[in-house]
Amino acid sequence: QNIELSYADRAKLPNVHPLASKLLKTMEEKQSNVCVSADVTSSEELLQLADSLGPSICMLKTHVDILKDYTVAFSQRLQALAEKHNFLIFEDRKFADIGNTVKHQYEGGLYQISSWSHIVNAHGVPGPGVVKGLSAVGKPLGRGCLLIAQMSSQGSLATGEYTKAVVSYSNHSGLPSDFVIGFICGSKITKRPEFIHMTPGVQMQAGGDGLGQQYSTPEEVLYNKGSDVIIVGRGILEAPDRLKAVESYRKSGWEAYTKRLGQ
Ligand code: S5P
Repeated sequence: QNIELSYADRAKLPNVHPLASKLLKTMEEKQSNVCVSADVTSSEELLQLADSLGPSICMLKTHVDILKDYTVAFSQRLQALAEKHNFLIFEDRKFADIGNTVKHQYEGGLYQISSWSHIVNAHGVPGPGVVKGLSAVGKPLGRGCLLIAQMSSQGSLATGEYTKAVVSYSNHSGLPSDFVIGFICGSKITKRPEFIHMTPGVQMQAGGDGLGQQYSTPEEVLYNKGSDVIIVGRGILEAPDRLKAVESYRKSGWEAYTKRLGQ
């Protein structure tokens, strides 16, 4: 039987990445393990979401390439809101190319993701070079990366041996990585408490969306599956009252976590 460490205990572990530590501390302080997936297409709406839901979340996830009106000013205002409400920004770019290409995609282009996003994610499909390339840009800036070890969608190929191989990219040295801070996954896939497990495909009722997405409940993900952070998009965005919805996810998420701790 493993002893469950609290988020606060894990934040203090000697080998924890500073960004993971900051996230764990924030989760404890705000009593929130909710990352809102701000999948909207207007930057004003995204900023308004960030400002209104900010106090209830530990992280805000973006897909900047679905915005119809991205500007540098938008990214600056988002960073200011992240400071104001104490949440981290996670650009869900899902890098999946050779090291040299992802380096450019992360740093350059229209979005200059590395300049404003605390966290990005990557597929393991190219092999460990994808992490090396991203880390060349992100590590000097103190950024962190989540590796996509499993996916929530029906028929996902990211299972079994693939998942294990992706987990191994994070700890070649035998120590937690100085850039990889955790995983996108459906359940706890490493025993190392320094790593953050983040799970998408979460709604209050299990089900799907007709396009392959599969939903589990906060209780299932955080208590039964042992993940750390729930990623919620439409469960909040399509609710009649988004603030009320984010608070209900925060409360059930926190209850499932404290139940796991045995409190
Ligand atoms: O396996 C995955 C990984 C990710 S990052 N499944 C996912 O759904 N996501 C993302 O999480 C997806 O791109 C979307 O932004 C969010 C889920 O949104 P929802 O509206 O279904 O909650």
